[in-house]
Order: sequence, then structure tokens, then C-alpha cells
Amino acid sequence: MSGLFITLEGPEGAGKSTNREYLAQRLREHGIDVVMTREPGGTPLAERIRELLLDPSDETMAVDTELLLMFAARAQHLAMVIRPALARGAVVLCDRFTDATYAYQGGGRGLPIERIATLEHFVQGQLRPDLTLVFDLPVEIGLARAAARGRLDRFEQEGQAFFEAVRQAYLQRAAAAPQRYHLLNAAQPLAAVQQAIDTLLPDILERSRG
Ligand code: Z5A
Repeated sequence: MSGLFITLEGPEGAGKSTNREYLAQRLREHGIDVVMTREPGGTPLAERIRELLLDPSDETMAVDTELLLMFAARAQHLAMVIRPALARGAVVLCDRFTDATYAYQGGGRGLPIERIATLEHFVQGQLRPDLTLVFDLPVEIGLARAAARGRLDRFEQEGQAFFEAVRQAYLQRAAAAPQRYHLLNAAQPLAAVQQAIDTLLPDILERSRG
């Protein structure tokens, strides 16, 4: 695979989607082939799985069902979008990926890490992101940003303790592998976050040109 696989992670309302757009625009200004996508979702079938996962009105979803649906959507997304894009040399900017599974299903729901790692290996083989931007911010700020949007999805209805566990799981993963993760302070004003992204641009451009 010759492309570059970049994921954007972080808790609720951290600014992943906003900054994915920003980074895509900056890379396109340099003539880079960029594919923007997200998880769960990214293909029509995977987006249908996303609807199941986010719908708060469904029956209570067992945590293993949630885990398997995340990886089912991911298998489809990898096959239809991510692997083909990387194979043609594109930069893939993906809003959430398997780090979110470790953070939400592992940290938040308390599922054993080994179970997630087994599925990660089964679905992805050796494929891992080349770079992961972790947008970190205090839980209250992220929840306030989400609440301002109105109707809450199934995850957004969780309490403060759940999101604290999610945040800590992200921070632990970032600390354990600093060569892959880049931590950004997402509580700053947007312009400051984007300035921090700009400092990463030369390295991303160099790596995307192989
Ligand atoms: N999930 C999971 O459990 N396991 C998995 O494996 C995967 C996902 C892949 C859907 O994800 C849910 O799936 C998610 C985890 C779970 N649930 N939760 N929570 P999602 O990515 O679609 O959901 P999200 O995290 O709720 O996205 P989001 O709230 O839209 O967050 P965001 O993309 O990080 O933020 P944003 O849309 O760019 O910004 C939110 C608002 O804040 C918006 O009004 C911005 O203008 C504003 N904003 C952004 N940055 C700033 C700054 N710096 N200052 C002030 N305001 C800002």
C-alpha cells in the first residue's frame, strides 16, 4: 500500500469533523489526492450499520453486538473504500477508526482489550493508521458542544463517567505509542487548533509523497 492512512480521534464534540475538512483542504491545496471518510460508516452498507448503532430507540444493544457491528461496518469500509484508496496512493482522512473501539467499547463499556485486539487482527490484518490525531478536551466541554446540536444519539446519552473512561483510554493509547499518535488540545479556540495542525503539514506532505 502506497497511500497514507490518517485517523482523527477523540471524545464527543472534540472537533474531528471540522478539522478533517480543514486538513483535507490544506492537503488538496498541495495537489494531494485526499479521501475523507468516517466510522462507523463510509459506504452505503456501513452507513446502515451506523444507523443501527446510533439509534437510541432500538432495544437495548448487548455490548458484544455493538462491538461486532463496529467491526462489521469496518470490514465493509476497508474493503470498499480504505484499501482501494491507499492502493492508489491517496491520503485517507478517517473520522474515527479502531482507536474509537478501544476507547468506547474497551474504556467506556469495559470490554476486554484482548477481544478487541482479536477482531482488529481478524478484520484489518496488519493494516493500522500511519498517523492518528487525538483531539483531547475535558468531557464537559465536548458534551456541551454536542448538546448544542439537539437530539442525542445512543452514545451521547451516556453519562459523564462513561466519557471520562473514553477520554482516559485515548490518552493512554496516545502515551503508549507516541510515534503514531499526535495529541492536540481541542479545548483551545478553533484557530489555535488549526495552527497546531498546520505545524504537522510538512511532515504529512512529505510522507504522502512517499
Ligand atoms: N464509536 C464507537 O463507539 N466505536 C467505534 O469503533 C467507532 C465509533 C468508530 C459516532 O461517532 C459514535 O460512534 C461516537 C463513538 C461511537 N459516539 N459518540 N460520542 P461520531 O464521530 O459521528 O460522533 P461524535 O464524536 O459525536 O462526532 P461529533 O460530536 O460530531 O464530534 P466531532 O466531529 O469531534 O466535532 P465537530 O462536529 O467537528 O464539532 C462539534 C461542534 O463543536 C461544532 O459545532 C463545531 O463548530 C464546534 N467546534 C469544533 N472545534 C471547536 C473549537 N476548537 N472551539 C469551539 N467550538 C468548536
